[in-house]
Amino acid sequence: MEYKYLGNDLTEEKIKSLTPEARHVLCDELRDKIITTVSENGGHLASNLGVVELTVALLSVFDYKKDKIIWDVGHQSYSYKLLTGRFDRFDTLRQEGGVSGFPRISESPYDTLDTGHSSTSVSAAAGLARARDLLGDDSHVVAIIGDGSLNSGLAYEAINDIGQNKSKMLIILNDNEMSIDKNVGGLSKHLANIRVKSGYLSAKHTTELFLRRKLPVLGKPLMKTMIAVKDFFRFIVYRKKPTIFEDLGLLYYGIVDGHDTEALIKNISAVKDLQGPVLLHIVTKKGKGYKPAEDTPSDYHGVSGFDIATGKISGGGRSFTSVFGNKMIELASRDKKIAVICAAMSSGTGLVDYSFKFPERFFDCGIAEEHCVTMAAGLALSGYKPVVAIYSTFIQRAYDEILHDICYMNLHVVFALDRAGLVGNDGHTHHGLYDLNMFCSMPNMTVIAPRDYKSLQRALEYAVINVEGPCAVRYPRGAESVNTYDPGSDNAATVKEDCSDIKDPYIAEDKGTDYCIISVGNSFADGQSAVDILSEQGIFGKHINLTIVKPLNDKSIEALTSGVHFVFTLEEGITAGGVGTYIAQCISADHEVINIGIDDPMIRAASQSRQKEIAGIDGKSVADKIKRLLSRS
Ligand SMILES: Cc1ncc(C[n+]2csc(CCOP(=O)(O)OP(=O)(O)O)c2C)c(N)n1
Repeated sequence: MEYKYLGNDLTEEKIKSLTPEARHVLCDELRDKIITTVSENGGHLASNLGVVELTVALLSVFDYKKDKIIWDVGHQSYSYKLLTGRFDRFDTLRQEGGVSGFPRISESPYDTLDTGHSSTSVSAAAGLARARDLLGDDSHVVAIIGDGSLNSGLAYEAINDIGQNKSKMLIILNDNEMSIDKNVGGLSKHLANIRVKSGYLSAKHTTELFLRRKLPVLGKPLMKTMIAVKDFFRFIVYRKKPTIFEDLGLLYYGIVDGHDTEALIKNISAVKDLQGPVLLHIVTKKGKGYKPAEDTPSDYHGVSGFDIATGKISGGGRSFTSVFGNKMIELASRDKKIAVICAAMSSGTGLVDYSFKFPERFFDCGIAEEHCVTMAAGLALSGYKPVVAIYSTFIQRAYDEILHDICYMNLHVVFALDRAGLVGNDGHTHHGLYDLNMFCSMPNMTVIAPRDYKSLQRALEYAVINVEGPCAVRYPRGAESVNTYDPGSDNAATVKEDCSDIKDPYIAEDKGTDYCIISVGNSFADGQSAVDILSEQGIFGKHINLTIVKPLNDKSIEALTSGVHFVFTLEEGITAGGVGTYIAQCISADHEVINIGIDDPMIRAASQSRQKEIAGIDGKSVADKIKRLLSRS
């Protein structure tokens, strides 16, 4: 498609001077660019298609070089990127060295905040607005938050705080009734109620705004009376209280059709200079303008790539995620005490089938990781066996709840941590690099790191059936690269009644004493590839793999490393404070222990295998490190 407006030369001034017809064409062009790029590079399609008109409206009203615009999560910032100087590089979206799929302050001066984890926008906006007031400048601060992200405690904490403050800031609530899947919870019902009454609220809105803007002094008392009368009528007509936002001290306006650029411009312009925090409620359709994404927005929330004509999404197939989901169905059929909890990620964690099979023992709590964890404590205290399925990166939110509400009481709660390790094109905010440090340092916690599908299944059985306290099972994004239980493979692991197949270290290689690699969980494949490279060069050592990493089987480790001077630990997690550091503490001083892991967490978008190379934890890098060290000794 030839673009008439979208391009490198579409400056801020030009955007502001577009006619309504031109803005309409620009929206079509943005959609085309987003669809074609995401079909090739993968990315967050449905959310981006939903905010095209909103982005054009925001940039028509605000001065993006001066005002602060914050996209919550940031997965919907593609139009913003295309209109703020990144059109020429947009083909590199989510590729190595390319445009990030999320706002990045290092990428553009117009990205206000690095985001990726949800519900941070209102807090950050509050800080920016307060700083602006202290500095005495007149810029605007705008946070755009989705109805899904509004479920998180962090967003409530922020709204509760700003309601008592008169700092000028605009929150745009982008309500599409969806999180990744259908939105959940009482607040989403509250929003639905407001939507039903939208005509009434729009009428009030126009009069009220007129009074606020045109008669700032006289209008105030008049408006107070009007609001009281309005609330009375609302009570009579709907038997409903004002919106939760008004109760919390915000000025609430809405509802605006989020695909009507002109209505958005009109309404944003009307509220932008009001004193105090304003919430403008807009309604959008996820996937707008691309039929397959409109029909099944969850499927197109984050896609790996797709065929534009047919909508067929590439990828799929068996993965650690699907193995986890299927195993939970099997375990829950056998044990009625198992209950599974997720935080707005039933599809992402492979639990859709489980949720249909056991709806009464499935709890999607929305984007509320901390609540999920403490809720699990309640279930565990009542004799249930909760399994909390949350991506490694997002469980970081719940550090204190795991420690204080689960570990100190030694409650039997299982944490299923998907996407542990490097995650690929989403980039550094989404890596799961801290779970090993976090969970290994907690009292009573058992930590298991499976290396392949079978060991994941065994780990889940062990965690649910054998462990009595808290237990974390961490597994990577994507598909297994080895199957150590394959009877055809060398040193095939076999299922043992006493669970020794996952309790004891797995001995993958025992050909010499030049070195020993102790790999953690899914780093097995890279450890083994290092062994193969070194063997070809006449350097022979041992390779053992740990599945249970806490408690450490230190006696076995000591026995297995006996006679070997150089011990290299290898893990896909942050090196400092990782499993390697515990191994170094537990084995005798006769050994020299070198910890190999990820030293710098800021590994940008690239394929997972490329990210391993960048981090120096792939087979070749490990072999090179070992060779270098041996040649020096
Ligand atoms: C703390 C945290 N948990 C989970 C996620 C995964 N996640 C990314 S977007 C999203 C849904 C957000 O819904 P909403 O805010 O309504 O935005 P929409 O995609 O519907 O536009 C979720 C759950 C995240 N980014 N951060």
